Amino acid sequence: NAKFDNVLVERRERVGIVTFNRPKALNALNSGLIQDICSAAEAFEGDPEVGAIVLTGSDRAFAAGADIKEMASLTFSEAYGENRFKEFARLTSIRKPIIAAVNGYALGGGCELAMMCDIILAGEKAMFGQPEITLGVIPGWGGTQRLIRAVGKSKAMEMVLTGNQIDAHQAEREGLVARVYPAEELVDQAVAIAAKIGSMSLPVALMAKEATNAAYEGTLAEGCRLERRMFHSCFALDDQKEGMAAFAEKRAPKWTHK
Ligand code: CO8
Repeated sequence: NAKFDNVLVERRERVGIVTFNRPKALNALNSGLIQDICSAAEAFEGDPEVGAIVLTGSDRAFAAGADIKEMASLTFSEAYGENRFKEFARLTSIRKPIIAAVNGYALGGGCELAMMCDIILAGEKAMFGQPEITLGVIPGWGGTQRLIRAVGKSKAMEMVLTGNQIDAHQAEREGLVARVYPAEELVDQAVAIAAKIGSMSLPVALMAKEATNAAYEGTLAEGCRLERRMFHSCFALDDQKEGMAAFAEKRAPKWTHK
């Protein structure tokens, strides 16, 4: 797509696919790439024909982290003052489900970017890590917060404090990754899962994501309350009437996404 310098975008039926395209730099996340990822995801967010989004990189790297060369000479006042990486707030406010399909390295900001997505799927050779400590910094895009929620304190601490990487199978065992596929099948499998999600009622999928994320972001009591209110509000949708009628009539539902 001519609109973006750093990503390729494609739509397959109800799935929007964003492929990071700085392969020579192992998709290191510089300002241009971050901007394009967020803008491409926002374009799919605004497209009523799209029900779910897949983010993916190259065979060698999902993303090898924030661009170290771009960051190396920052002063404290620039790093703090410019808030130059605030774009990712745009990605985390996307309401449609997002799948990260990770082949190769997901390191530092790359691992954090994968964890901003709703489901992480991995190719067999994927590697995950938070190596920031080896560069004299700590994770800055949510790594210390999201990793601990995914794998628990001890394993998260081990990764954050040593910078050691884990492979796809270990990441799956630890709950960071939902499923592992042969590398060459990964993107098609991710698109198939996204297509299944995209075949659901869109407003209901948005509510399911929002309610599930509440568990991640707040307390149990707040999350359950939000979930209950959203459950009640499903009954205002035509798709709820259709889904339950279809069940009773033993047929497939026909969603109108209303
Ligand atoms: N930034 C910039 N360039 C990179 C990066 C990176 N993160 N990773 C790789 N590259 C470049 C290399 O410099 C090299 O470029 P060139 O060909 O011009 O020398 C090219 O990509 C290929 O890399 P390698 O030759 O190193 O490939 P190898 O296969 O030998 O090694 C590795 C692959 C192991 C992935 C290695 O490249 C590596 O260790 N990369 C750095 C990984 C890393 O430390 N990532 C964490 C970065 S810090 C971070 O992400 C913080 C996020 C929070 C920011 C918050 C801001 C507010």
